[in-house]
Amino acid sequence: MTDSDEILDIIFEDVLDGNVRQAAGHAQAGLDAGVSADMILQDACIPAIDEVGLQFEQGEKFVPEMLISAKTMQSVVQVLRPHLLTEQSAGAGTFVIGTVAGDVHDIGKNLVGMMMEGAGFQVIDLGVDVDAERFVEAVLEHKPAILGLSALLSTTMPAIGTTIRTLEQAGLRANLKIVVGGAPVSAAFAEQVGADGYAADAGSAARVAKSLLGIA
Ligand code: B1M
Repeated sequence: MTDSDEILDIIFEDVLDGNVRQAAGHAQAGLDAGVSADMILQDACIPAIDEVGLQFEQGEKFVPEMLISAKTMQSVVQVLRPHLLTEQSAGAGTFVIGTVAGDVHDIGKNLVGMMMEGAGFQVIDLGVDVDAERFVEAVLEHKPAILGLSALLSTTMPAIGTTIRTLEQAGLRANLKIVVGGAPVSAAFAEQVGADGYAADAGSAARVAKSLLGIA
């Protein structure tokens, strides 16, 4: 086993066990040892939080443990953040993002925001549990080129459709591209609710957004 495998294993266990005090230090040690931020995210954090979800589904973990694992992953992402923001092109326009009404999951949304920032967008993050009216207010206020809607629960996916319809009714749809995503969301669902684009992960969200604006 190489040093990088070892550090990735340690960070995987940190997120799985909710070792919030030490995870950020281990992530920094990994970066210092030459492990890339992308590897720490893709090969340690994401498989670990997926495992947390699996154990939750199987009744082996409960909500408080899921929450502490999420906090641990967020502490690692903060350390990785400057390293993930490598592209740093400028002037792509404004991107407003939020997790839809009834849904408090934000790790994926935050990663999407981070990648969009790296791709040159000015990111306005409305947070979680954002209702349709709040999205309307934000579009009126910030006049974004792109709006991102994230949903992690099958029960909150319909709020994506409600938000899009509310924006249409407010007459704000014509000059606005909408990208949607989140674990239960699919390209077919995106089309069904009238979104302009769907992205399966944070990296492709930035690519989809740019291509929708013709700045790919
Ligand atoms: Co929740 N939860 N959770 N949870 N949680 C899931 C989503 C679940 C799949 C777990 C499971 O059962 N296996 C399940 C949903 C089942 C379903 O609906 N199909 C679930 C449940 C049931 C619940 C509660 C109902 C539990 C309860 O109370 N009984 C409850 C609901 C609360 C609410 O929102 N109202 C709940 C609560 C929580 C916590 C608060 C404890 C915590 C969230 C903390 C936080 O986010 N700050 C939590 C967590 C951590 C999870 C899991 C374990 C991890 C989610 C995560 O952050 N993944 C999750 C299981 C899982 O996903 N495997 C689970 C990592 C993240 C990087 O991935 O968010 O998918 P993800 O984002 C990806 C892509 O989806 C995409 O890019 C990201 C990066 O590549 N993406 C986009 C996301 N948004 C995008 C937007 C885009 C484009 C791409 O364009 C705009």
